[in-house]
Amino acid sequence: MNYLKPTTPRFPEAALTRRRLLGLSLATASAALLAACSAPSAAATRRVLASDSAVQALEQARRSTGKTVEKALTAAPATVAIDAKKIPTWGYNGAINGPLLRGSVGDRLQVALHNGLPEATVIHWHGLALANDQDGVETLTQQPIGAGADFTYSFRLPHSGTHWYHSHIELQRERALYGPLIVDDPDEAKDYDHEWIILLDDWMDGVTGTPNDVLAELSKGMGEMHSGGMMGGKHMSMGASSDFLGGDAGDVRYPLHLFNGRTPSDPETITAKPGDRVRLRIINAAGDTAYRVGAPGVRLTLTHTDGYPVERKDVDAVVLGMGERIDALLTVPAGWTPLMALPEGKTGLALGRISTGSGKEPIPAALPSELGGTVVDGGQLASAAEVRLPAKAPTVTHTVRLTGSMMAYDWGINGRRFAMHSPYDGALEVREGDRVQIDFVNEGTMWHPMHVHGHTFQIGQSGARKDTVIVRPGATVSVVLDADNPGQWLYHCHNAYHAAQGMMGVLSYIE
Ligand SMILES: [Cu+2]
Repeated sequence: MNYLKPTTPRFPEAALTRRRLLGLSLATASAALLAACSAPSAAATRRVLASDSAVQALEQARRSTGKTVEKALTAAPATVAIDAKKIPTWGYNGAINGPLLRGSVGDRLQVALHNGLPEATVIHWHGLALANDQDGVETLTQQPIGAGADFTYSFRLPHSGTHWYHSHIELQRERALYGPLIVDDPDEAKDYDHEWIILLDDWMDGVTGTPNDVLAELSKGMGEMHSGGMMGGKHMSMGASSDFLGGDAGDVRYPLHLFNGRTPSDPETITAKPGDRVRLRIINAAGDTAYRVGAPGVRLTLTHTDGYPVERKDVDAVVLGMGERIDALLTVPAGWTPLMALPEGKTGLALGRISTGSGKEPIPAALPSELGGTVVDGGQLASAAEVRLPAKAPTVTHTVRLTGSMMAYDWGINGRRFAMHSPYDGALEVREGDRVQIDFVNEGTMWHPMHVHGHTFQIGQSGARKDTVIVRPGATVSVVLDADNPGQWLYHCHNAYHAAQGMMGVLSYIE
């Protein structure tokens, strides 16, 4: 089942418009949806749907400032400039990075989206524990927005942090359909002089092909490549390896690595005074690349991951898997400071610079090829006391085995490849009020950045609060969350191609 092309509604539930769904009685609406579900046990299970009154009731109870932040977005084919070269892609408002969306906790974010793409789209607000019907997962939480159609997202910003938004049609995200989403906490003490929002991305669209070309090649699997006597095709990355990630680092070869849409030959530069403190808000928007970020000789103080504060830690570099965010403080030395993002286990560089207006401008070729010393990822940090979940025994535990291989390119969960026409097959069922433990067990030879929608879990007893966590080969990462946001929530690997192949499932609230 190809989940990537929901252009035409093929399923009974997709034929219901959202208005009709909302207009139906709850029993009728859920019966209609359940009738479309092939799982035999589903008929006996009452699922809390995005259209349920419980979802609306919770939204009404969320903090409100009464203020609305409005933005119009058009998703459409666009020609963007990278290194002065014109690159055909799909973007928001014609740009390689979508516009910054920013508000405070309790503000309403209202985004009027026009779909100028030749196929359906949706927007997911990555990191937010928002109302389920605004989560932007096609079919599961809303109708896909057809080509030429309009849809307005409207929801309260539930908590602060560095987040982002992107199309949830996975390969659309691999074009330019993403942007930064920052939620400010008005009560937060501001201990920095500058802020730098940084989007990192691995880029090939319009340069060496399209993301669909990549998927077509990868889908054949490595077995076929070998039997045909080939050692990887045009797009497949062979031998990408990282000790930090526990082995195989990625599947895809990229011609470009972008730092706010720019390459090292035309890097973004911010200016500051020596001794100034810069708050970095780093977002890994890549499809298949973890980035190791650091400034040679300058320590970073990590303050947040995935929008939530951590016990502060000084490091030489930090690694972000796809979908993860890191906030860090950097004290600016005199001269030029290169902020490097090295694609983990791959070759290449994404680069930005800080200048104090003195010294000699560094050339990218003279930069070190490695960032060593103390290096961690967000999943290795401890949560700050104020956001740590109170100790409580789990009321339900689910095991999520990450299955599949590069050889067959058959990524899945518990041996099952997700299909949107039967989303509840193998769903992780929870009830509101549960303390849920999820054990991510990686049985393969490749790492996976696992993302849960609508919740910020905690790693173990006192680890970081996160929504996306690196799970290394052979490792088990246990996370806990409080089931306090009813609805149907996708969870999945944030490797775009793994997700496209079916490494997804549903965290399903039932009654
Ligand atoms: Cu994966």
